Amino acid sequence: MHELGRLEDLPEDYRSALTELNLVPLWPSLRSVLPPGKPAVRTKPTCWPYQTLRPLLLKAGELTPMEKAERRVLVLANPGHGLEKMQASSTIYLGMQLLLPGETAPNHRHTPNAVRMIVEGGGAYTTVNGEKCPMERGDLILTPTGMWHEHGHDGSEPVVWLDVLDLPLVYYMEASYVMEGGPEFGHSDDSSGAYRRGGVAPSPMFERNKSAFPLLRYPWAEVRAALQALAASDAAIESVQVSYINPETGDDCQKILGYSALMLRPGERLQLSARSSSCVFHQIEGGASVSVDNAEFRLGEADTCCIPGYTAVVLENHSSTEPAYLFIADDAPFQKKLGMYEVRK
Ligand code: GTQ
Repeated sequence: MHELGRLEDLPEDYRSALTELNLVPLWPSLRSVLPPGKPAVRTKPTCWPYQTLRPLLLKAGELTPMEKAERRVLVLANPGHGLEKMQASSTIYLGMQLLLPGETAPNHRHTPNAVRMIVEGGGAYTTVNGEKCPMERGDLILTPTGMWHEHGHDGSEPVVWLDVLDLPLVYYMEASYVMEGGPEFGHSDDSSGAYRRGGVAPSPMFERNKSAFPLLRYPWAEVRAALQALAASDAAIESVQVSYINPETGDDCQKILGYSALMLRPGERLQLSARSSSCVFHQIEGGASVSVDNAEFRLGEADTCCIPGYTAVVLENHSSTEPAYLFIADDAPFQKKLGMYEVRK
Protein backbone atom coordinates (compact mmCIF):
# COMPACT_ATOMS: atom_id res chain seq x y z
CA MET A 1 0.00 0.00 0.00
CA HIS A 2 1.20 3.48 -0.83
CA GLU A 3 2.13 5.87 1.86
CA LEU A 4 -0.32 8.73 1.57
CA GLY A 5 0.19 12.45 1.86
CA ARG A 6 0.12 13.97 5.36
CA LEU A 7 -1.71 17.01 6.59
CA GLU A 8 1.65 18.69 7.26
CA ASP A 9 2.53 18.30 3.57
CA LEU A 10 -0.15 20.85 2.70
CA PRO A 11 0.51 24.59 2.82
CA GLU A 12 -0.75 26.28 5.96
CA ASP A 13 -2.94 28.77 4.05
CA TYR A 14 -4.56 25.95 2.05
CA ARG A 15 -5.39 24.07 5.26
CA SER A 16 -6.88 27.19 6.81
CA ALA A 17 -8.96 27.83 3.69
CA LEU A 18 -10.37 24.30 3.95
CA THR A 19 -11.10 24.63 7.66
CA GLU A 20 -12.83 27.96 7.08
CA LEU A 21 -15.28 26.21 4.74
CA ASN A 22 -15.76 23.09 6.92
CA LEU A 23 -13.80 20.95 4.48
CA VAL A 24 -11.31 18.18 5.29
CA PRO A 25 -8.87 16.38 2.96
CA LEU A 26 -9.51 12.63 3.09
CA TRP A 27 -6.07 11.23 2.21
CA PRO A 28 -4.23 12.04 5.47
CA SER A 29 -6.90 10.09 7.38
CA LEU A 30 -7.87 7.46 4.81
CA ARG A 31 -5.81 4.64 6.37
CA SER A 32 -7.22 5.28 9.80
CA VAL A 33 -10.86 5.08 8.69
CA LEU A 34 -10.20 2.20 6.26
CA PRO A 35 -7.28 0.21 7.67
CA PRO A 36 -6.14 -2.69 5.50
CA GLY A 37 -7.57 -6.18 6.18
CA LYS A 38 -8.90 -5.69 9.67
CA PRO A 39 -10.59 -2.84 11.50
CA ALA A 40 -8.85 -0.90 14.24
CA VAL A 41 -10.65 -1.86 17.45
CA ARG A 42 -10.57 0.28 20.54
CA THR A 43 -12.25 -2.40 22.64
CA LYS A 44 -9.64 -4.05 24.91
CA PRO A 45 -10.12 -7.53 26.32
CA THR A 46 -11.18 -6.63 29.87
CA CYS A 47 -12.27 -8.64 32.90
CA TRP A 48 -14.31 -7.59 35.90
CA PRO A 49 -13.97 -10.17 38.67
CA TYR A 50 -17.14 -10.14 40.76
CA GLN A 51 -15.41 -10.44 44.14
CA THR A 52 -13.50 -7.19 43.51
CA LEU A 53 -16.49 -5.13 42.37
CA ARG A 54 -19.04 -6.54 44.82
CA PRO A 55 -17.78 -4.67 47.94
CA LEU A 56 -17.73 -1.39 45.98
CA LEU A 57 -21.27 -1.99 44.75
CA LEU A 58 -22.47 -2.73 48.29
CA LYS A 59 -20.67 0.44 49.44
CA ALA A 60 -22.67 2.39 46.84
CA GLY A 61 -25.73 1.04 48.68
CA GLU A 62 -24.50 2.90 51.80
CA LEU A 63 -23.27 6.03 50.04
CA THR A 64 -26.09 6.71 47.60
CA PRO A 65 -29.79 6.28 48.40
CA MET A 66 -32.12 5.20 45.57
CA GLU A 67 -33.65 8.69 45.27
CA LYS A 68 -30.19 9.93 44.32
CA ALA A 69 -29.45 7.14 41.88
CA GLU A 70 -32.70 5.92 40.26
CA ARG A 71 -30.61 3.01 39.03
CA ARG A 72 -27.77 2.15 41.43
CA VAL A 73 -25.28 0.80 38.96
CA LEU A 74 -21.51 0.49 38.63
CA VAL A 75 -20.74 0.50 34.92
CA LEU A 76 -18.24 -2.04 33.56
CA ALA A 77 -16.36 0.38 31.35
CA ASN A 78 -13.75 -0.60 28.79
CA PRO A 79 -10.51 1.38 29.24
CA GLY A 80 -9.90 1.12 25.49
CA HIS A 81 -12.86 3.45 24.89
CA GLY A 82 -12.15 5.69 27.90
CA LEU A 83 -14.03 4.99 31.12
CA GLU A 84 -16.23 8.10 30.72
CA LYS A 85 -17.78 6.55 27.61
CA MET A 86 -19.31 3.84 29.81
CA GLN A 87 -19.14 1.16 27.17
CA ALA A 88 -17.85 -2.41 27.25
CA SER A 89 -17.51 -2.50 23.46
CA SER A 90 -18.58 -0.26 20.59
CA THR A 91 -22.18 -1.48 20.94
CA ILE A 92 -22.47 -3.12 24.35
CA TYR A 93 -23.06 -1.48 27.73
CA LEU A 94 -22.63 -3.52 30.93
CA GLY A 95 -23.63 -2.48 34.44
CA MET A 96 -23.89 -4.22 37.81
CA GLN A 97 -27.03 -3.03 39.55
CA LEU A 98 -27.76 -3.25 43.27
CA LEU A 99 -31.19 -3.23 44.86
CA LEU A 100 -31.49 -3.51 48.64
CA PRO A 101 -34.43 -5.12 50.45
CA GLY A 102 -37.49 -2.87 50.37
CA GLU A 103 -36.11 -0.58 47.67
CA THR A 104 -37.71 0.19 44.34
CA ALA A 105 -36.32 1.64 41.12
CA PRO A 106 -39.01 3.79 39.48
CA ASN A 107 -40.91 2.92 36.31
CA HIS A 108 -39.44 4.19 33.07
CA ARG A 109 -38.97 3.21 29.48
CA HIS A 110 -36.26 4.04 27.00
CA THR A 111 -35.18 3.51 23.43
CA PRO A 112 -32.16 1.27 24.19
CA ASN A 113 -32.95 -2.42 24.67
CA ALA A 114 -31.92 -3.96 27.98
CA VAL A 115 -31.64 -7.41 29.47
CA ARG A 116 -30.81 -8.42 33.02
CA MET A 117 -28.80 -11.49 33.99
CA ILE A 118 -29.44 -12.12 37.68
CA VAL A 119 -26.22 -12.53 39.66
CA GLU A 120 -27.22 -12.94 43.29
CA GLY A 121 -30.05 -12.75 45.74
CA GLY A 122 -33.71 -13.59 45.67
CA GLY A 123 -37.05 -11.90 46.24
CA ALA A 124 -36.56 -9.09 43.75
CA TYR A 125 -38.50 -8.63 40.55
CA THR A 126 -38.66 -6.50 37.44
CA THR A 127 -42.09 -5.56 36.15
CA VAL A 128 -42.11 -5.21 32.35
CA ASN A 129 -45.28 -3.69 30.83
CA GLY A 130 -47.16 -5.06 33.84
CA GLU A 131 -45.65 -8.56 33.80
CA LYS A 132 -43.95 -9.27 37.12
CA CYS A 133 -40.73 -11.19 36.44
CA PRO A 134 -39.14 -12.75 39.54
CA MET A 135 -35.34 -12.57 39.61
CA GLU A 136 -33.45 -15.73 40.47
CA ARG A 137 -29.77 -16.48 39.90
CA GLY A 138 -29.07 -17.00 36.18
CA ASP A 139 -32.49 -15.83 34.93
CA LEU A 140 -32.52 -13.62 31.85
CA ILE A 141 -35.20 -10.92 31.78
CA LEU A 142 -35.82 -8.75 28.73
CA THR A 143 -36.77 -5.09 28.91
CA PRO A 144 -36.95 -4.33 25.18
CA THR A 145 -37.04 -0.92 23.59
CA GLY A 146 -40.06 1.16 24.60
CA MET A 147 -41.34 -1.20 27.30
CA TRP A 148 -42.04 0.14 30.79
CA HIS A 149 -39.97 -1.38 33.55
CA GLU A 150 -39.45 -0.93 37.25
CA HIS A 151 -37.61 -2.97 39.84
CA GLY A 152 -38.72 -3.99 43.33
CA HIS A 153 -37.41 -6.14 46.14
CA ASP A 154 -39.44 -8.08 48.76
CA GLY A 155 -36.56 -10.32 49.89
CA SER A 156 -34.09 -9.97 52.74
CA GLU A 157 -30.68 -9.94 51.03
CA PRO A 158 -29.11 -7.49 48.57
CA VAL A 159 -29.92 -8.38 44.95
CA VAL A 160 -27.41 -7.82 42.15
CA TRP A 161 -27.85 -8.24 38.44
CA LEU A 162 -25.89 -7.58 35.28
CA ASP A 163 -27.53 -5.11 32.90
CA VAL A 164 -26.68 -5.54 29.21
CA LEU A 165 -27.85 -2.74 26.91
CA ASP A 166 -27.25 -1.63 23.34
CA LEU A 167 -26.92 1.89 24.79
CA PRO A 168 -23.56 2.82 23.14
CA LEU A 169 -25.01 2.13 19.71
CA VAL A 170 -28.32 3.87 20.36
CA TYR A 171 -26.52 6.84 21.91
CA TYR A 172 -24.21 7.02 18.87
CA MET A 173 -27.34 7.05 16.70
CA GLU A 174 -28.53 10.10 18.68
CA ALA A 175 -31.65 8.11 19.48
CA SER A 176 -31.22 7.50 23.22
CA TYR A 177 -33.82 8.92 25.62
CA VAL A 178 -35.97 7.93 28.57
CA MET A 179 -39.54 8.63 29.67
CA GLU A 180 -40.73 8.49 33.26
CA GLY A 181 -44.04 7.36 34.68
CA GLY A 182 -46.02 4.80 32.77
CA PRO A 183 -49.66 3.70 32.66
CA GLU A 184 -51.45 1.26 34.97
CA PHE A 185 -51.29 -2.26 33.59
CA GLY A 186 -54.23 -4.46 34.56
CA HIS A 187 -53.92 -8.15 33.73
CA SER A 188 -50.44 -9.57 34.14
CA ASP A 189 -49.16 -12.32 31.83
CA ASP A 190 -46.66 -15.01 32.76
CA SER A 191 -44.71 -15.32 29.54
CA SER A 192 -42.18 -17.80 30.91
CA GLY A 193 -45.07 -20.06 31.97
CA ALA A 194 -46.77 -19.70 28.59
CA TYR A 195 -43.66 -20.74 26.65
CA ARG A 196 -42.48 -23.41 29.08
CA ARG A 197 -42.15 -26.27 26.56
CA GLY A 198 -40.05 -26.20 23.41
CA GLY A 199 -41.81 -27.19 20.19
CA VAL A 200 -45.21 -25.84 21.18
CA ALA A 201 -46.50 -22.28 21.52
CA PRO A 202 -49.72 -20.92 22.99
CA SER A 203 -52.51 -20.57 20.39
CA PRO A 204 -55.72 -19.63 22.21
CA MET A 205 -58.68 -19.81 19.78
CA PHE A 206 -56.18 -20.69 17.03
CA GLU A 207 -54.49 -17.33 17.40
CA ARG A 208 -50.74 -16.99 17.79
CA ASN A 209 -49.08 -14.20 19.74
CA LYS A 210 -47.92 -11.50 17.34
CA SER A 211 -46.14 -9.24 19.83
CA ALA A 212 -42.49 -8.53 19.06
CA PHE A 213 -41.41 -9.76 22.50
CA PRO A 214 -43.74 -12.62 23.51
CA LEU A 215 -41.34 -14.05 26.10
CA LEU A 216 -39.78 -11.76 28.70
CA ARG A 217 -38.26 -14.08 31.29
CA TYR A 218 -36.00 -17.04 30.56
CA PRO A 219 -35.60 -18.92 33.86
CA TRP A 220 -32.11 -20.34 34.36
CA ALA A 221 -33.55 -23.69 35.51
CA GLU A 222 -35.12 -24.12 32.05
CA VAL A 223 -32.06 -22.97 30.10
CA ARG A 224 -29.74 -25.16 32.21
CA ALA A 225 -32.03 -28.16 31.66
CA ALA A 226 -32.02 -27.45 27.90
CA LEU A 227 -28.20 -27.43 27.86
CA GLN A 228 -28.02 -30.67 29.82
CA ALA A 229 -30.58 -32.32 27.55
CA LEU A 230 -28.69 -31.13 24.48
CA ALA A 231 -25.39 -32.52 25.82
CA ALA A 232 -27.09 -35.84 26.58
CA SER A 233 -28.86 -36.03 23.23
CA ASP A 234 -25.69 -35.74 21.14
CA ALA A 235 -22.37 -36.58 22.76
CA ALA A 236 -20.54 -35.57 19.54
CA ILE A 237 -22.08 -32.09 19.28
CA GLU A 238 -19.40 -29.42 18.58
CA SER A 239 -20.51 -27.10 21.35
CA VAL A 240 -23.35 -27.33 23.82
CA GLN A 241 -24.93 -23.98 23.19
CA VAL A 242 -28.43 -22.49 23.02
CA SER A 243 -29.65 -19.07 21.87
CA TYR A 244 -32.24 -16.98 23.66
CA ILE A 245 -34.87 -16.63 20.96
CA ASN A 246 -38.28 -15.21 20.28
CA PRO A 247 -40.20 -18.51 20.54
CA GLU A 248 -42.83 -17.37 18.02
CA THR A 249 -40.38 -16.63 15.21
CA GLY A 250 -37.15 -18.43 16.14
CA ASP A 251 -35.30 -15.13 15.66
CA ASP A 252 -32.88 -13.67 18.18
CA CYS A 253 -34.86 -12.41 21.18
CA GLN A 254 -33.73 -8.82 20.55
CA LYS A 255 -32.84 -7.04 17.36
CA ILE A 256 -29.40 -5.59 18.12
CA LEU A 257 -27.68 -7.73 20.74
CA GLY A 258 -27.86 -11.53 20.82
CA TYR A 259 -27.76 -13.78 23.86
CA SER A 260 -26.77 -17.38 24.32
CA ALA A 261 -25.83 -19.85 27.04
CA LEU A 262 -23.02 -22.35 26.68
CA MET A 263 -22.12 -25.41 28.69
CA LEU A 264 -18.48 -26.46 28.71
CA ARG A 265 -18.41 -30.13 29.53
CA PRO A 266 -15.85 -31.24 32.16
CA GLY A 267 -12.36 -30.75 30.71
CA GLU A 268 -13.72 -29.29 27.45
CA ARG A 269 -11.58 -26.87 25.42
CA LEU A 270 -13.46 -24.97 22.74
CA GLN A 271 -11.87 -22.91 19.97
CA LEU A 272 -14.14 -20.15 18.69
CA SER A 273 -13.20 -18.70 15.31
CA ALA A 274 -12.69 -14.96 15.07
CA ARG A 275 -16.09 -13.35 14.46
CA SER A 276 -16.69 -9.73 13.55
CA SER A 277 -18.99 -9.30 16.57
CA SER A 278 -17.71 -8.14 19.95
CA CYS A 279 -18.85 -10.26 22.86
CA VAL A 280 -19.24 -10.62 26.60
CA PHE A 281 -18.83 -13.76 28.72
CA HIS A 282 -20.43 -14.01 32.15
CA GLN A 283 -19.87 -17.09 34.28
CA ILE A 284 -23.16 -18.43 35.62
CA GLU A 285 -21.84 -21.60 37.25
CA GLY A 286 -18.44 -23.29 37.56
CA GLY A 287 -15.27 -21.78 36.16
CA ALA A 288 -13.68 -21.34 32.74
CA SER A 289 -10.77 -19.60 31.13
CA VAL A 290 -11.33 -17.17 28.27
CA SER A 291 -8.15 -16.73 26.20
CA VAL A 292 -7.33 -14.47 23.30
CA ASP A 293 -3.99 -13.60 21.69
CA ASN A 294 -2.83 -11.15 24.33
CA ALA A 295 -4.93 -11.97 27.37
CA GLU A 296 -6.26 -14.82 29.46
CA PHE A 297 -9.01 -14.48 32.04
CA ARG A 298 -9.84 -17.17 34.57
CA LEU A 299 -13.53 -16.66 35.24
CA GLY A 300 -15.06 -17.85 38.47
CA GLU A 301 -18.74 -17.60 39.32
CA ALA A 302 -20.30 -14.20 38.47
CA ASP A 303 -17.14 -12.90 36.75
CA THR A 304 -17.61 -11.00 33.48
CA CYS A 305 -15.26 -10.20 30.61
CA CYS A 306 -15.53 -8.63 27.19
CA ILE A 307 -13.67 -9.43 23.98
CA PRO A 308 -13.41 -7.22 20.87
CA GLY A 309 -14.64 -8.31 17.47
CA TYR A 310 -12.38 -10.04 14.92
CA THR A 311 -10.77 -12.02 17.73
CA ALA A 312 -10.42 -15.79 18.06
CA VAL A 313 -11.27 -17.07 21.55
CA VAL A 314 -10.40 -20.29 23.36
CA LEU A 315 -12.70 -21.34 26.18
CA GLU A 316 -11.62 -24.03 28.59
CA ASN A 317 -13.22 -25.75 31.53
CA HIS A 318 -10.36 -26.76 33.81
CA SER A 319 -12.55 -28.95 36.00
CA SER A 320 -12.52 -32.63 35.11
CA THR A 321 -15.72 -33.31 37.02
CA GLU A 322 -18.04 -30.26 36.85
CA PRO A 323 -19.60 -28.54 33.83
CA ALA A 324 -19.10 -24.77 33.43
CA TYR A 325 -21.98 -22.55 32.29
CA LEU A 326 -21.43 -19.26 30.50
CA PHE A 327 -23.84 -16.54 29.46
CA ILE A 328 -22.77 -14.81 26.23
CA ALA A 329 -23.89 -11.49 24.77
CA ASP A 330 -22.74 -10.22 21.37
CA ASP A 331 -23.68 -7.76 18.63
CA ALA A 332 -24.01 -10.43 15.92
CA PRO A 333 -27.76 -9.80 15.26
CA PHE A 334 -27.02 -6.15 14.49
CA GLN A 335 -24.05 -6.97 12.25
CA LYS A 336 -26.08 -9.64 10.42
CA LYS A 337 -28.85 -7.14 9.70
CA LEU A 338 -26.26 -4.80 8.22
CA GLY A 339 -24.75 -7.61 6.15
CA MET A 340 -21.39 -7.12 7.89
CA TYR A 341 -21.15 -10.23 10.02
CA GLU A 342 -18.12 -12.41 9.27
CA VAL A 343 -16.55 -15.54 10.68
CA ARG A 344 -12.83 -15.87 9.89
CA LYS A 345 -11.70 -19.48 9.88
O1 GTQ B 1 -32.49 -0.78 35.03
O2 GTQ B 1 -33.55 0.48 33.64
O3 GTQ B 1 -27.72 -0.24 33.87
O4 GTQ B 1 -32.28 2.36 32.44
C1 GTQ B 1 -28.77 1.51 32.71
C2 GTQ B 1 -29.92 2.16 32.34
C3 GTQ B 1 -30.05 -0.04 33.98
C4 GTQ B 1 -32.51 0.06 34.13
C5 GTQ B 1 -28.85 0.42 33.51
C6 GTQ B 1 -31.13 1.71 32.79
C7 GTQ B 1 -31.20 0.60 33.61
